[in-house]
Amino acid sequence: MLTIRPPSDIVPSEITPREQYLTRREFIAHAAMGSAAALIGTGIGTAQAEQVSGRIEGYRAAAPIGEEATPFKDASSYNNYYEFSTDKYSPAGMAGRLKTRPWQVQVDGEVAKPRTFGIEDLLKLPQQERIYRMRCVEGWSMVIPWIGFEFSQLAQLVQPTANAKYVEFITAQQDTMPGIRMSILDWPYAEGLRIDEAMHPLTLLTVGMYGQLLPNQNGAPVRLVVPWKYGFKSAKSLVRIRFTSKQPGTAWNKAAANEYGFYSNVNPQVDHPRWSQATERRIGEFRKRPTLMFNGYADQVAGLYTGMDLNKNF
Ligand SMILES: Nc1nc2c(c(=O)[nH]1)N[C@H]1C(S)=C(S)[C@@H](COP(=O)(O)O)O[C@H]1N2
Ligand SMILES: [Mo]
Repeated sequence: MLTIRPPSDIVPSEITPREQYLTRREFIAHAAMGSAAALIGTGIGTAQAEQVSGRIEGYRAAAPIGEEATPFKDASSYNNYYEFSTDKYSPAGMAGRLKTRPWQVQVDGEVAKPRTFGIEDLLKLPQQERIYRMRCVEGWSMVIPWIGFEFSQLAQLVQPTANAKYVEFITAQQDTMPGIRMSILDWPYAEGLRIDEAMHPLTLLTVGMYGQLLPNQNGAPVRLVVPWKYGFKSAKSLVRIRFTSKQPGTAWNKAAANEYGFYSNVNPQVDHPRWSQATERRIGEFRKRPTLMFNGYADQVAGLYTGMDLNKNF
């Protein structure tokens, strides 16, 4: 978001001959091993060894949505993860330094039963796959098959009180993240939702994608996914979830309040001050496509904003 670069340097996924005779799952496994092997050559192989990877078993598979999923290779190599780097190709190589085990998520604030969950507790919850569009505020998009559970399932376990009007989501800060030593954002990365947005059935906490545990660069071991909002609302690598009575501050809003509002719903009619939001480039496609109201989820979520001026509450 700081450096505005057209994503024209993205190569459409390469189809290797191997892909033709390996099953999709095997191909993904090979692709993952390939990148780990490549990194060992660059001298950061030991750090890469920290990536916890593997297939997720027993999740409920999603029904197709009529749109092609972005190749795993692209979704796991073109990332925004500013704790590591503002460059999109760097997090994939660096995020192996993120230590994801042991991992705890503190859930507290306006709840009757505050609780700290170990990542193994969250992995034990019934997991489902959801294929969602993801639209970055910068004007590019992907289609990602996530694996996770509805945020409301976690909320049920801690019992929000009547004072819980908002939810704050806070990302880890580890000293192996070079970005946090730079004043790009007011670290830790924090995001927020209104309670009804958080409890909406489309709002997920995800632990995987493409049938696998999340790669670190995509926000392992657990990250928020809110598909009708710009991608930056979907905070990665969460360590704390706080139910609050007041609207929490959010990292991008603090950095540039005139550019990134609290709501940040995908809206082709409300432009970013520095660029149009009417169209987007789907990674892997050549021509731009129109951006859809609420990223195509208007039927499900427009009711959350009845009577609100979406130009003011951008
Ligand atoms: N902690 C944290 N979460 C983050 C970001 C970040 O820099 N740090 N970038 C956001 C942005 S701008 C986008 S578009 C998505 C990108 O998710 P992906 O890399 O899994 O595609 O993550 C969001 N979550
Ligand atoms: Mo983004």
